[in-house]
Amino acid sequence: TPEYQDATDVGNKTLWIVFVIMVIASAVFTGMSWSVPISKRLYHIVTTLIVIFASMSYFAMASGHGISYHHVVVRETNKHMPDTTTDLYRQVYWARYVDWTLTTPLLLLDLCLLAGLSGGVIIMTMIADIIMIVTGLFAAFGAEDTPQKWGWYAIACFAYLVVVWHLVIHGRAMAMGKGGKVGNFFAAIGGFTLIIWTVYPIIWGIADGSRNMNVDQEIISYAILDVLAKPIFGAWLLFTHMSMPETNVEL
Ligand code: RET
Repeated sequence: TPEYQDATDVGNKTLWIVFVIMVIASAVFTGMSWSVPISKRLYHIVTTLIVIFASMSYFAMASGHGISYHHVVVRETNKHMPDTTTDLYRQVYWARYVDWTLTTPLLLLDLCLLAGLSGGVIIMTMIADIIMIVTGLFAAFGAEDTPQKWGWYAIACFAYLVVVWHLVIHGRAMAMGKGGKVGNFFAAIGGFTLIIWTVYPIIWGIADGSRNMNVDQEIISYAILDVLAKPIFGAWLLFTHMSMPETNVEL
């Protein structure tokens, strides 16, 4: 008999709550962007788009879209009996990967602009990030009992290290060059980002990767991370930018 791993009401309610938070953030950030001249709205526009994309993806997931079942054959070896196999079907919320493909490069763009990185480094950082998400999606649908799935995961982790490398090495140096105020702010919000982002692959490994977490727990974990990484990050960036003219970019 097949076994299904689905979200319950708890997971579904969590998705709706985060949807509402993302919509409120979209409205607040839009309002903030209207309070400055259009030529000075680069951070506002990038940051507002991030929470608008997240609203769409959370709406899809909460209303039952953007979800597929990943089929895994689980083999059990028994000592005195023939091996048994179970067909396992676990929900994969692929809408997340659509969201992340669009929003994580934009989050990095915010940080790159803050640091004052050059166009080439910005492109490399954003492309490495897209490779991280796309290979993470391949890992999510990878077949169990093959090294292939964890191979994709390892490639995604390597791409993540490339992203971290650019921001920690080049980003921090460039931000410091803009003066102590910008340098310290970059170190703070970049450090916050580094910690939050690093939890994603850990949750992935425990939840999607090895199924040691049920689907509700997975939804709640990503919900907390997503609220910190998007609305909280965005509010911190936009409010600081408002009171720190040194963060302005001529673009
Ligand atoms: C995956 C799995 C494969 C290995 C790695 C991952 C990293 C994901 C990250 C996601 C960040 C998402 C954010 C969302 C905002 O709401 C794809 C989970 C390294 C870093 C910031």
